[in-house]
Amino acid sequence: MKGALMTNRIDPRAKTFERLFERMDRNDDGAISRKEVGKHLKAAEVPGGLFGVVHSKTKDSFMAKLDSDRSGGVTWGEFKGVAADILPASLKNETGRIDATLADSAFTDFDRNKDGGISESELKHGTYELLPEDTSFRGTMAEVAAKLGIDALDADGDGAVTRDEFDDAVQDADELSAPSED
Ligand SMILES: [Ca+2]
Ligand SMILES: [Ca+2]
Ligand SMILES: [Ca+2]
Repeated sequence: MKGALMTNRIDPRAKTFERLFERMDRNDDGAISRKEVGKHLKAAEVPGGLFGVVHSKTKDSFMAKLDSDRSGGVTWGEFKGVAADILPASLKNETGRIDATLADSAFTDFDRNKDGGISESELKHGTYELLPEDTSFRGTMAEVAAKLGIDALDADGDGAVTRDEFDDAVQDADELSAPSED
């Protein structure tokens, strides 16, 4: 990971969301542009939808939500905020914080066939169930979330999120969402 800003706090083993940031920042300039979000969506095989509307909406909401200073690029400092949102809402406690004690039940709920891994279709199904009933394009939203979720969490790329991979992501998100000490 480049950038002097983080050299003193990130341990040598790249973590789930640090790795994701590195992959998304394709030109390695320390920020994710709207165009790089688009390339990531393609790489994660998120379907574009009619006239690419799914991609353009996802890019819009990514930038609107994360590019806090409207610089046109999402820096690591801004990106850290996405960590908790990539993980299922069932991992958050009443205060909205990622709670590692909820990992067991969240994982078990997603792993419907109980084979010890969350597949893309299981992630999609589980995400759909967690979305409010009146969510517009609920099925599409769940599909996009599942594609991006597998891409982010399946560290060894075997197509399923194992409990270890899941726990790594939960721990990383928990650390990233902790009140900042800098
Ligand atoms: Ca970039
Ligand atoms: Ca499974
Ligand atoms: Ca895996």
